[in-house]
Amino acid sequence: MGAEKVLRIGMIGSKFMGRAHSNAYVNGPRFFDLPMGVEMKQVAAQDEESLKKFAKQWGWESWTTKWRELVKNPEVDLVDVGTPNEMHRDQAIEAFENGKHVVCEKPLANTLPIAREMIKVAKKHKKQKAYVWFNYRRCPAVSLAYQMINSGRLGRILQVRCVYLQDWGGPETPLLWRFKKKHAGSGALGDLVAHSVDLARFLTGDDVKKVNGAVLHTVYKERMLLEGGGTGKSDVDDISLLLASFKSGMVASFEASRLARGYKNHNKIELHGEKGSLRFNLERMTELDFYDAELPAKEQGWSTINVSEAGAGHPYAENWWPAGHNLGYEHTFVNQFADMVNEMGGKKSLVPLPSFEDAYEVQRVLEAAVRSAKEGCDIPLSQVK
Ligand code: SOE
Repeated sequence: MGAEKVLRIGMIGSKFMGRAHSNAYVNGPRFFDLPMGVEMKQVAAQDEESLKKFAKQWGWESWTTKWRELVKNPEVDLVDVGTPNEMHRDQAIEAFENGKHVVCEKPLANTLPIAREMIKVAKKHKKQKAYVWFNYRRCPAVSLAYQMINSGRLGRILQVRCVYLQDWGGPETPLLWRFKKKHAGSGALGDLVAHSVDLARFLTGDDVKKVNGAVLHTVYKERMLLEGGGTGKSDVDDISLLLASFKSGMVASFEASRLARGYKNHNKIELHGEKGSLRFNLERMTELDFYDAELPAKEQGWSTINVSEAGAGHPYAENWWPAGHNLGYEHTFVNQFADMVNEMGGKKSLVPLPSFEDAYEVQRVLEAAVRSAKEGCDIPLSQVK
């Protein structure tokens, strides 16, 4: 029996995504029978003190404050880029050029030209995997929606409605990197609409043909500086609205806000087909609402599927708890990591994994929205390469 194959991880970033991804690396091998072992070899971040504590807490074998060391580390096979958006390009490209597989946080890049450069390098290293953390595909209810749509349960999809509302961005929030275009690329557009566009593409298998108008609205143009008093300029959108038409003829609306008081992480998508509708809301993550228009008219009504039943074949249910013992946000990352290891180990991923190509298509829509908002007109995606 040959030595067990092992996937050795190196991760850059130790904040919110660093924790979510570390949790996936710790729990993936515990809840899934993976075709390879997983070793958490090295983590990189800027601040040595907090990094040492983080590495110990999560069981990383080593740490470094120099990410360029990590991407060269011969004991690392997969580099996870979990840093602010402006760092994605350099870190992903250097990881590819050092022979590593890469998984990068969304959005891929701050601008379309940078995303194009990243895609080019990924294609040059096509033997190395290139994934993106569009984690909401693996809420079990979203994965079930994917399976139902692909089995024809809704028939032709006519309309998609996406809403992604949060409320942490009020005037009381200081000038974080997320409010500066040079660090984040955009505001709610790249941070939240990116997820919604990925979900719309993933669930329908369709692509945007045209952005039919967009509003990118910066409500608070000045924000308190993190230190030293005074204020600084915020130059990204706090609220993003856009309309899009897809190649199949389907139409879609995307709304996102960081100022929607009362909504904490309200990531919602509805799909209306000729044979029925589906409705998902992350705030009720275990549930998928289904309207079956194929039933006799007198029996039609919205039903709520509790997507946690292994016996029913619900996605990922056999890996977790008995029915009704609901999963949370962090499990979406564990499910994605397990599917990545499965695919890298020659097994099938339960639903398609988000690739750099997927993320590039999302970036094209974001760029088209920026142009549409600026020029006040429709922007065909054929003009946004
Ligand atoms: C902040 O808006 C944020 O952390 C996003 O960056 C994540 O992608 C989303 O999943 C939760 O909210």
